[in-house]
Amino acid sequence: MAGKLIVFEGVEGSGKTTQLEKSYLWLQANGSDRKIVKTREPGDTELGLGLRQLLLQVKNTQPIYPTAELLLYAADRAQHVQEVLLPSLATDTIILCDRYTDSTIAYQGYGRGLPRSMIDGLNFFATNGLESHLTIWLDVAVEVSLIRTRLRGKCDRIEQADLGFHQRVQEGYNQLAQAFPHRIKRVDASLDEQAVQEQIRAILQQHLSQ
Ligand code: Z5A
Repeated sequence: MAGKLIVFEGVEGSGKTTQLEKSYLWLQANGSDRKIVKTREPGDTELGLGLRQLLLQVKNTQPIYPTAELLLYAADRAQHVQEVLLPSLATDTIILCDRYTDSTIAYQGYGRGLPRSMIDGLNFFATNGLESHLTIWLDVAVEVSLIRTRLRGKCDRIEQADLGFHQRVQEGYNQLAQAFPHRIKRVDASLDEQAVQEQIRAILQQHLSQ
């Protein structure tokens, strides 16, 4: 498998989408003759788009139970891996992906409290063992990231969860970064957009030149 799977992770409002877009433009302009694609979870496939609507809409009259939520994210991922990630990796493509398996550990594991063994098993099943080659963790305090998302306007179902939930998610990322230092690289996402982008470029440059 010749391509690269590069994932952007962090709490909502950490700047993933902004930084993924800037990284995409920078990589395109700076030398790589490899194809570069942008993708995201949930919702990059036709099936995934329907699942994304089910997962994030706020109009449900009944709560979605954590186990059902976990299975829906896993279904989105299974389709995404087969339909998008594996075919792209087979053609030497650099994939920039907004969220992947670490999101499930952080949100459904640390956030919702589902057992880690269940999540690891399901992540493995959904991905067929495909891990990211590099994960860029945008680390910013939850109090800052939630102000950013609320300034942006309407909140989705998960953004509406209480502060404690978001803090557990953040702690999940912190633990993951400590556990997998070779795969997960932290950037200080509390800085302005350009300063965050500079850190990311340095990480990308180092990783892609290896
Ligand atoms: N989820 C899950 O629970 N389990 C899973 O397995 C997976 C996902 C895969 C997907 O939502 C939801 O699904 C997500 C986790 C859950 N939870 N929520 N909510 P999404 O795809 O709609 O959104 P998101 O991934 O959470 O991202 P986001 O809210 O769009 O935030 P972001 O992409 O990290 O940030 P942004 O859009 O780039 O920036 C947010 C705002 O901040 C925007 O107005 C920017 O202009 C501003 N911004 C960005 N950077 C800066 C800096 N550096 N300074 C100041 N302001 C900034």
